[in-house]
Amino acid sequence: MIRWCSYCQAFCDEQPPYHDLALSHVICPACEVRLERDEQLIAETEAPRLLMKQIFRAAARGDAAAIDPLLAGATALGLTTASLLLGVLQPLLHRTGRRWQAGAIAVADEHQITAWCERAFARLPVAPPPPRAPLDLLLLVAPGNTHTLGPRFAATALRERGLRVHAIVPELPIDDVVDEVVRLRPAIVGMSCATTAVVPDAVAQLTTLRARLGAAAPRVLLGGMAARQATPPPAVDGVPWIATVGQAEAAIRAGAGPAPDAS
Ligand code: B12
Repeated sequence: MIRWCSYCQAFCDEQPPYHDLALSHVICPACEVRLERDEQLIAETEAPRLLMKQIFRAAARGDAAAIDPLLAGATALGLTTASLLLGVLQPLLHRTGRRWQAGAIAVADEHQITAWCERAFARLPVAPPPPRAPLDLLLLVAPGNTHTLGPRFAATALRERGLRVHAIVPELPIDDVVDEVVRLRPAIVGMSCATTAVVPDAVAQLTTLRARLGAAAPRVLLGGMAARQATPPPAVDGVPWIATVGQAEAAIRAGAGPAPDAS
């Protein structure tokens, strides 16, 4: 469930159930204060709602020419990058998956919408360069997982929040995982798993990483669609699951995660 402030029209956070990405309209704490002073805020809610509809329709048509004007419209309305990625494109992709699963759209339609989101992501006005080492979080994709938008969206949203986060996609062989971790010195490595089928290989990579780096190994966690099921998966070999960008931010700021295996 995505909590979206209907006053400042910004993505707030996500709350369970994480497999249901319907928008729940709330008032964020900042707007609650502003509302007491400025009733005009209520009139500002309609334009972003319309923009969201236009984005959904343009993606369904595969209308690439609409991307720049729609992004310009989002900027003009003051939507943050996190709001666009987590509050608009993420629910669009999720809804697309549900519709494909239900047989309401063809695989080709899903591919078209995904390609549209890829293009829109590449055209975002705010694209800060990858941060320099040491990182707060390095996001990698599990071996066999071809879903790459999630970790990139997460890295971009977390960078917008001032954290040093980088996503490397697609998957890396284990020797390169170790090399990149040595080079980028992340405090945490997160492995993105879209399905439970890829979890054993993700855990195997993390286990090898810890074994090779010993006491110098970063903390590790698992995330992605697999973490967002109705029944959350249990920690695997002591590696915890994180369902949302907000939880990843909290884990980074708290230095959370299991201690590296020094053996
Ligand atoms: C686009 C898509 C694809 C594209 C991916 C293209 C790409 N470049 O990414 C393609 C066509 C390749 C694809 C393939 C398949 N897909 Co697919 N796909 C999707 C779809 C529609 C959207 C995925 C997406 O981008 N979501 C939006 C992003 C932003 O969300 P996200 O990944 O969850 O990431 C967020 C969080 O989870 C978090 N996050 C992500 N990673 C991490 C990591 C860490 C450490 C942390 C902290 C957080 C974090 O941050 C992100 C922002 O909030 C989903 C539907 C859905 N519900 O999402 C199905 C979906 C994931 N796919 C599914 C399936 C079944 C498949 C295929 C098996 C289909 C097939 N029969 O071939 C293959 C699997 C290929 C493989 N081996 O991986 C199923 C998975 C079901 C399941 N749980 O097992 C889904 C759920 C569709 C469905 N409803 O059935 N897919």
